[in-house]
Amino acid sequence: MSRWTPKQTGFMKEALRLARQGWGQVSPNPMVGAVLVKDDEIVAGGWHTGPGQPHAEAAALAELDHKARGCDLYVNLEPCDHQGRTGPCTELILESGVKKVYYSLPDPNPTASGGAAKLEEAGVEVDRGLLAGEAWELNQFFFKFVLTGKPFVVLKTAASLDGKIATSAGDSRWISSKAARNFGHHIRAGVDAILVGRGTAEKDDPELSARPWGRRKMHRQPWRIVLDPTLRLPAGLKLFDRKLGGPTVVVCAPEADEEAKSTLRRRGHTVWEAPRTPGGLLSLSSVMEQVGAAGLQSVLIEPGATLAASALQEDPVADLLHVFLAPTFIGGQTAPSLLGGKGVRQLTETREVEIIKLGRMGPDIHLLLRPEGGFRPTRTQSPAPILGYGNLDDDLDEIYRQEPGEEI
Ligand code: AOF
Ligand code: ZN
Repeated sequence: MSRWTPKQTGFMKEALRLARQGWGQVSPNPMVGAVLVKDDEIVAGGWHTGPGQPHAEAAALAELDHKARGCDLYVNLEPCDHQGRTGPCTELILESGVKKVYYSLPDPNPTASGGAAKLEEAGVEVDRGLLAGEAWELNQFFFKFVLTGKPFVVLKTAASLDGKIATSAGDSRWISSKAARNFGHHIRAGVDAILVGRGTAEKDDPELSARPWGRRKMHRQPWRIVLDPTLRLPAGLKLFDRKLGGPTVVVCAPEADEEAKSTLRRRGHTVWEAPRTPGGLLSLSSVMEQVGAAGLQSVLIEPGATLAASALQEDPVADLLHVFLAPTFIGGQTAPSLLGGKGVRQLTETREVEIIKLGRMGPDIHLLLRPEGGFRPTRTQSPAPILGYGNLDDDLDEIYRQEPGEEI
């Protein structure tokens, strides 16, 4: 039995829905939404739209001219108690006369936390934990980054029902449907960086930009990261196009040619080095450390077979997977499948993958999966059980309900 009423749960759901409007715009901040409730009705709501912009609580309070005497506030993160790019929410809450604050989770950021205690000392009632599981999953990029300094890694891939990602002749455009590819752009829009391997960069020449369906304009493009151990990618590739916005990072092996590195830097790109793993591939763990050090909270890997095997088996870094399965068979012994690499020899060596969500996206099957070792909260970080909601949950349910022929 929940200690909250369905109405209260509904208020926090609305705060979470508002928070989600910040998808792709708030990094390095979390997505936060807030509603103010008077006599069991929502009287104001707001969300955080990006760094330097008002916090969700401030946005909601502003709707009432900061006069909220006797109101309850529902917010999916503990109100901050610090002067950052904006002032402390605790002060605004105290000045406005809010009676009680319901928040889902404590703020893991040590410089901003402590707001709940401050409010309580000043006589405001506080109640923590409402929809904590959902609130955790909504902001897992932020939580992982703040708690570990490493980015949250999402991997997206598409295959036929027999697990092939291309034909034996190398044709791969397109296996998944327009609906699935549109959704891919929505994922791209929400991450700080997109990473591909050298094979994909050369063969597909992707732009690596986010072009989500017309819900909102993109305020910024994710960084583009390409693994090119020996720096031999042609300079004319689309991902080197500086007009697209968002920097391009090329990751090479330590022995890569110095002249090639300087040329890239002269052209305005960033060059990182990563050691090779015993198998000869660039170390993804090292790449992720550098991604974290650059302040990027999330990375989307769009892998070919080699990179997928690396990210899921050999040098596992993935926290969450989106797999699209197109209802078709490709066949062919030599056609590449989702994972290349060496593979495991014994079934006991495989890593478990948990199915979080499963549904139809256009004509394709969509799977949201969490591989073993993927980031999850400890009990103290998130006291509520994790209910299996992804941070895209509402969008997913909405999309699963569409008819197969419908454009999304
Ligand atoms: C809140 N409400 O809506 C958000 C919070 O530099 P600032 O002022 O934007 O502060 C950023 C930090 O504030 C961020 O790291 C996180 O701890 C908290 N975010 N807090 O009370 C909000 N976005
Ligand atoms: Zn705040």
